Amino acid sequence: SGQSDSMDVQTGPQIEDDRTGFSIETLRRAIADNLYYIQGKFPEIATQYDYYMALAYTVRDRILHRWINTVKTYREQDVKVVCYLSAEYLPGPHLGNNLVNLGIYPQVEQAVRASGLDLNALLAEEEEPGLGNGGLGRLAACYMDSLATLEIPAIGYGIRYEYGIFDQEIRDGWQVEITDKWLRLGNPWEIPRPENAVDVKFGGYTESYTDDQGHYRVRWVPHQVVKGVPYDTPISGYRVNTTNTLRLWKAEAPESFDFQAFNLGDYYGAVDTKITSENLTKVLYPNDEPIQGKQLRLEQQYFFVSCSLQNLLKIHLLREDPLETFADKFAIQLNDTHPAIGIAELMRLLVDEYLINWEIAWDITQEAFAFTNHTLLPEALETWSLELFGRLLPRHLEIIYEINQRFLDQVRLKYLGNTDKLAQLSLLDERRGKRIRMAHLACVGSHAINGVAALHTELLKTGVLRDFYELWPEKFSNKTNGVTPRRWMVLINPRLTQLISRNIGESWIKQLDDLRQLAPLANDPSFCHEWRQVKRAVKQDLADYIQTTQGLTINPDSIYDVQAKRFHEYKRQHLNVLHIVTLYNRIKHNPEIEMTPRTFIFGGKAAPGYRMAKLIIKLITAVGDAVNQDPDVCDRIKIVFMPDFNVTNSQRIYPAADLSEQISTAGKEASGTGNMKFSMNGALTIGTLDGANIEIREAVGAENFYLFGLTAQEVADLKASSYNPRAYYDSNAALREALDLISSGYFSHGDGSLFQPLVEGLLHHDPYLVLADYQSYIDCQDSVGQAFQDQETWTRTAILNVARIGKFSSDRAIREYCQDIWHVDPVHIKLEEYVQAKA
Ligand code: TH1
Repeated sequence: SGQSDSMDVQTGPQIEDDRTGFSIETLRRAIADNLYYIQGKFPEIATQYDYYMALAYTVRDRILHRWINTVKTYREQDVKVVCYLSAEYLPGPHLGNNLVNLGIYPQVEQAVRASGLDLNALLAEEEEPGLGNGGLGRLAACYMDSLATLEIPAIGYGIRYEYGIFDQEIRDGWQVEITDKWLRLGNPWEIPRPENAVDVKFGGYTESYTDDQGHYRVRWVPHQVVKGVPYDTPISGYRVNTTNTLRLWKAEAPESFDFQAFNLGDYYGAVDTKITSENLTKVLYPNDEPIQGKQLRLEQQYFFVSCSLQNLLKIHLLREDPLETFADKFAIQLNDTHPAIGIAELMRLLVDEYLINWEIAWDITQEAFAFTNHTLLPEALETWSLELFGRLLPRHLEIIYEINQRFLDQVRLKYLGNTDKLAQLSLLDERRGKRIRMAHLACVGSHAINGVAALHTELLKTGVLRDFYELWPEKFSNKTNGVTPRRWMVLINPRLTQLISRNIGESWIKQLDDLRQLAPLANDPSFCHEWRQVKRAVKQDLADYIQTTQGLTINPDSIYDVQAKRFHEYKRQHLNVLHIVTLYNRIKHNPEIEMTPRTFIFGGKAAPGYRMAKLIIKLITAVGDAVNQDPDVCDRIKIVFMPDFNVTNSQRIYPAADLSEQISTAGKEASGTGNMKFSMNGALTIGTLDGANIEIREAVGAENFYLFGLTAQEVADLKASSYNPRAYYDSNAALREALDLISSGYFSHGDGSLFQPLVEGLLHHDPYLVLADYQSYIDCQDSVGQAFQDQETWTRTAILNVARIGKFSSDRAIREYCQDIWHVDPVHIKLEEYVQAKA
């Protein structure tokens, strides 16, 4: 470059390496270089996307340097590694997060500006990897961020779905699903490692044989083999060198199989094998909680788990460690039961392939594995029919029988003659046509079992897992979920971040409890004023976005009342709608009525096959169409449905919310994590005593939380005493009027049948007690409306919420996992100079 580096004038002839340097000029030059040499473009024809790619590679180079040093250090120091097994990951866009974690956001902003571009525009070019459905996948991503930030050696293992969660469009008020071709334009964040591919067997049969030493052995003769190719993505920690690996597996046809078919002259057959193999990792199942027992789903689970465990054993043996020490070197966490087949697979690998005896193999397995349960919904508990399971994994079925027999022998000794206990604990459900209970396999094969919030863990101990708790109380613990403040505060809410850091410094970003120092400032009028200005500006941003994307005008001084999460009846978006219709009726009865203006904002996807959830989306948009156009009400009520709620879009929503809707039926939401993200950004919560809401309320203070509804115990009691929703309808005029208006066809162009399934369902079944909680919810919302009138007090409450939210950092959660379950310690990564300055 012609212009000399201004920094060189002061520091002498020192040139930063183009792949590692952080100076603005170096970054600018690196972007230009990558545009030329990676994208193969010159500025005159380069698109915004080309520049995004050039920048992404520029950032990746700086990460690679840290990544390689991390891997090297882990190898040399023989450290214990956390292996997180998860069928889902929702990391969100990588670029912005990596800029925050590397600490180069301002420099890159300027380097991009020096190139005549706008960083926000480039950030918007990134297609996010939607490799998960919702909370469970996002939790895995937050935990990967915290592991790296806390300098804990970790590998995340999962599936590289070619199609992630579908993109949602709204047409005529209905959800329409569009396939998510996220890899279409390439992915600069992953590195394929074809040299580390492994083979995974499926189907066939088993046979016994006697080995040279006269030992009885079993051999699995598969019907098919699929190759797993790892794709690695670096996960950087915040302001540390530690850069861990997210290793996702893609299914391919093994070369040997193609050749075999070729030799027989079956060219088309060979190509066909390739297509069937690649189908395995084609698409993510888009159901958030109930998973159907589909063969392809079991194939996906076994595929990624087998790849991952083979990979771990390879790493272990490369380190020349004896197999007996496997559990000293790896802690394997099962993210729900989706990877629970890993317990049988590790046993198979150790016993059949590495010829370890059963008892030793079982000790290693139990010591290595730990299990997190994420749901109490009965329809979400995974079971597989013996028929399907045995056809796909014949050897694993035998191993599960063996595990079960030995386990039940133990149970028999403890509960002499109690056959009920045996049936309740068995890995096999003998009713309903014999099924394998994956949660039971996970419990028996793990040394630790945890729920994801205090209430959830208690309900596990007294409910679905009570017999296991009675047997092994010491295995159980609670690990309340957390979220990373790097993405969910620093990245998405720079205004709030600056305000906070200007007042209490930056330590809170790594020690979220330090937000406590904000508490005294809640009484400082000028701080409160600035807080209000920040909130107002962020709300204006969202209003502008909604204006440009949907042509809808919303009032930034209204309450932004937000419910954004997957659509499910237990989450009760329809309870929210009943509140809106109730307000609407009030205005219609009394057009002059005083009412705090509200903007109701919804976001979320429904599983494509979940008809009621889709109908609730239609109800929201239908009520929105009526309300938003009605001159009598639209100054007080507006309804916005934000399509395609994903990580990217959620990042605009959380910072702008005033009120966070966490209104699930008590006892149904295991934890929730959106509740934490809203709170961290200064929203107040209206919620039930469910999941982590309970702990959020305890942390922020009952007086700073809008509580309503039945408790989990009251829900259980009411259901046991034959709940009659109709009685609530009969005795509550406002509720009756709201439901009648919906069923009259008022919101559906006179079509009274459209919402009948919903209304009838509520009147006659109402499994999630919407009608029972209606009045309590309305009363609570009325007090919210009142409270918002007093902006001073509202702001003070919001500040106290943020000041007391520290517990809900994923750093706290990961520290607990490290201490109580994984027994792993931090490993500091020093950077070794790679390239010397070239003078
Ligand atoms: C969610 C839970 O519903 C939510 O309450 C919790 O905060 C989150 O996990 C993280 O712990 C779950 N997602 C899934 C997805 C599938 C199956 C079960 C659950 S539970 C596919």
